[in-house]
Amino acid sequence: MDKKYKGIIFDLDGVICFTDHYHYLAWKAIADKKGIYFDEVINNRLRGVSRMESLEIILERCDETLTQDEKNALAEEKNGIYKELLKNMGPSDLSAEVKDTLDALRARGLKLAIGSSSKNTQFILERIGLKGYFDAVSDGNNITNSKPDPEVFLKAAQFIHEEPEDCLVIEDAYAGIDAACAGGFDSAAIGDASAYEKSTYRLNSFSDLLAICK
Ligand code: B16
Ligand code: MG
Repeated sequence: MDKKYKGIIFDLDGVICFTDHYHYLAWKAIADKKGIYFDEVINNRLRGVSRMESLEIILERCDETLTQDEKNALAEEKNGIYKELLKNMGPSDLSAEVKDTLDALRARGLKLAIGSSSKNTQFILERIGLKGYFDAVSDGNNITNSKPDPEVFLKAAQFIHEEPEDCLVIEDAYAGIDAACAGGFDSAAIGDASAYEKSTYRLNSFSDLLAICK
C-alpha cells in the first residue's frame, strides 16, 4: 500500500506511553475497598475505554446496586489515586524510539495529533516531556461519545484541518481500531490490538511507521 498521509493521530496510553499499570493499581484499590474481584485480565478490558465505562465493567462483579452519585464518587476517587501514581512518570517514560520516530515523521511534513479517551492527557503529556509537542490534542475532555465511536478521532482530524481519509490512526485497543474504521480512517495497530484484522497495518514496533508514512 502506498498511500500518502497528511496527518497521523496517535492514541496515548499504550501507543505513546504506558499508564495501564497505574490504571490497574488505582482501580484495584477501589475494587478492594468495595470487596469486588479485579485482576489484570479484567484490566485489559479497560484499554481505550472511558473512565465511567471502566467502572461499569468493574461493577459487573459487584452484588450491590450503586446510585449514579456513588459511581461518580468512586470514579473521582480512582482518578485521585491514579493522578498521584502518574506523578511517578517522567521524561524517561517516553522511549527514544517513540520520540525519534515522532521527530522523523514531523520532519517529513506530517501533522501529528493525539486522539485519546483520557481526561488526563495533558497531564500525562507534560509528565513525559511532550507538552505542546503535538499540532492538536483531542481527548476525553472534548468528546461526548467514547471509542468505538469515532468522535475523538474526527475531532482530532478537524483540529489539524485534514480529512479522515488523509489521516492514519495509531491504536493499541480493539475499541480504538473500531473507532478509526467507523470514522473512515486507515489504522495501524500496535501492542494488544496488533493482531486485529480490522486494522489497515499491524506494527511490530512503533518505528515501523517510518516505512508506512514516507
Ligand atoms: P482517564 P487512551 C484511555 O487512554 C485508557 O486506555 C483507558 O484505560 C482509560 O480508562 C481511559 O483512557 C480514560 O482515562 O480516566 O484518564 O480519563 O488509550 O485512549 O489514550
Ligand atoms: Mg490506548
